[in-house]
Amino acid sequence: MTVLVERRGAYAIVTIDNPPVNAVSLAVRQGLMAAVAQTEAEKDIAAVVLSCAGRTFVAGADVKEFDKPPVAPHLPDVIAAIEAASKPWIAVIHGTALGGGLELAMGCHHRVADATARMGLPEVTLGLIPGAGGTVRLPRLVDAELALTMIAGGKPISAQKAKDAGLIDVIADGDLLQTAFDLVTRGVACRPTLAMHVRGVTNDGAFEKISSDLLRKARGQHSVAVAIDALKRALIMPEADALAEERATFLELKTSDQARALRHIFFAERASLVDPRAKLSPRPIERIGVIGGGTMGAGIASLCLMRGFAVTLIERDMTSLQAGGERVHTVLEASSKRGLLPDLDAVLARFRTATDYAALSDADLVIEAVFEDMAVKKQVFTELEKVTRPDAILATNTSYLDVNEIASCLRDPSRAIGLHFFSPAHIMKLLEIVLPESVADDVVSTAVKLSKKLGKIGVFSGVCDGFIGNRIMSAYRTEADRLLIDGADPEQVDAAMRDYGFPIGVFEMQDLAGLDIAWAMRKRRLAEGKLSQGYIRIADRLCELGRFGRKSGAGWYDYDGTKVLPSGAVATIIAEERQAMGKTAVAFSNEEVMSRILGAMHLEAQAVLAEGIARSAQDIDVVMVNGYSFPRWKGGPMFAAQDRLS
Ligand code: T1G
Repeated sequence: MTVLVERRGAYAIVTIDNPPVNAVSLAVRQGLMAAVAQTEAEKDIAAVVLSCAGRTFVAGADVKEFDKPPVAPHLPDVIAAIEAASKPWIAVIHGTALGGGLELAMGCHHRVADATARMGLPEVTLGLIPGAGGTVRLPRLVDAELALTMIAGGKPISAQKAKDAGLIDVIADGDLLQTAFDLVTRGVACRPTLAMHVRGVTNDGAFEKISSDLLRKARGQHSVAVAIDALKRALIMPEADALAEERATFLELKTSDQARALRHIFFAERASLVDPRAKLSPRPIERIGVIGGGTMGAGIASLCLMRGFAVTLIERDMTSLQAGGERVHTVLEASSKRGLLPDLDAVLARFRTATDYAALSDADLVIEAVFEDMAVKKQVFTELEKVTRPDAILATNTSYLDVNEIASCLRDPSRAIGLHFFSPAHIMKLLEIVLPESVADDVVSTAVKLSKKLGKIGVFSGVCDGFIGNRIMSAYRTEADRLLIDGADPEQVDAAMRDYGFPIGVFEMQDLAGLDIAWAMRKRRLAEGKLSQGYIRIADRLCELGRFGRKSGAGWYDYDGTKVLPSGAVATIIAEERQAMGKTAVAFSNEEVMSRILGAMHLEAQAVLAEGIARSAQDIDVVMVNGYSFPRWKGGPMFAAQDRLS
């Protein structure tokens, strides 16, 4: 039974049981409609408690149904039936009440929540707006500014904040059901939310400020602006008209390209680590060693500490160790100041530093983040094998070196794996889990569990130069260089990418960091005779002039304080290289620039797929959205290409 009705004296308990997150599927809607009819028919029922089985209250409408036409009973009708009931309905919330789940709870007459519960309307993150009364009922329970933040920002709030705001009536300090019964005993009446007046907008300009902030962050995602307009309508229109407008807008958005793309990524991110090996029992991981206290090592160490692991940071000498330790403290203190670390001292108590590898004798996992050089990494792995337990996992954070070759230096290569973090490691969501041929199955299952505990979005990658993301990145960087030779300039290419939805363009991104590292990598590949035909030397010439980007005051652009200026020197270099390659400049539209960039990404992505480096097209989309800021509402290069090519 998806919806169960049981009697408890004069009360009825309606329980939704639709694992894993009690999503409101058709069966749930049908079950709830039947529950309303049943509890209305039984005259001796004084009140109804709406609860959920399992780990959470309703996490929303069933997103899996969104690509099909809606089937009655529709959620707004279910909610209206509850709201019109002749006896009070009390929602008891644990876990998360999200989207349609919170709308369902707002259709009830009262709401009780567990202290750790969270509630929100995240529809905008799926390219939608609430479609079952959220924009109409929420501003009747909380101030317009909070309603705006929740509806157009999409982020959930805590039970305490919800209680303070008027969304929740009682926070249970014990049994949720008993708290609801006590509430009824104290006497509660039916209290239709729609019958309440909307809370006004305070006149201090906060509503407009929040709106403009959210619109700026939305970049090219339409649902935020649509959500703001829907709320503004709900603040002034009669509720029935506002509900009708909301529903029509929701249904229209549901079939939009952006909503389809966001649903694609939503499910792709949850499928990326599904693998038979992931079901094996993982090796216990409590203490993690990190070799190298540079930016990456310190970021990885900080992340592991923040996520509850004990960490030993190793550096080659006291000076480097001191610097690495300070980087970790800086990250942790900043997180603590932002309220992300309730107990900084307890986190620091789990942090050790050493220069002697012997300190890793109790490590369950060691992650090396040393200089990107094969000989150095092999040396580190060889040393680690001597001092760590045989069952300790050895991971390399290399961003492109051959993980099979690194593993091969071990007597037992099955314990080696690649964990490619993205900088800053404690912020970027993506983790490429690079699988050498020799990796043990339970090392894979351990990496999957670690990825989830670190709050990462993990994607499996095969072994190649650059794995999934860097390979596609280097392809679109090369295409961008080709565009310069063909007549575009860095400003146009970057503007076209920003217009498409990237946060910054490919040349602006290179100026942030990495021009020198990429140059070193190209020189290595040149020495190995691996560089492709038609090699373009523009970036090399920038580096030869010491133009390493912002940190050197000049790169693809000139920097004058905070000003970013097109560079005459770079334009001259581009013109000279164009001439040297026998090319004549032609003009491009921004659409043509993006078509070339996306085409190059798609071509390389197809190769990555064909070589088995990525397991699926959607894995590639997950990598590019979460590791390289590909606009989320475009669904990723493979999804976007389908639309372009279809
Ligand atoms: N519909 C269908 N399946 C869902 C789902 C949903 N809303 N939410 C989660 N799942 C599946 C997910 O695919 C995965 O499946 C499993 O549940 C565990 O999810 C009408 C229109 C609740 C915080 O946007 O934020 O309501 O991979 O791995 O990390 O106005 O899931 O196991 O097969 O994420 O513990 C609004 C989306 C919908 C919430 C739990 N609601 N979900 O996180 O588990 S639109 C949302 C989440 C809507 C109304 C509108 C998270 C979670 P599988 P998980 P988790």
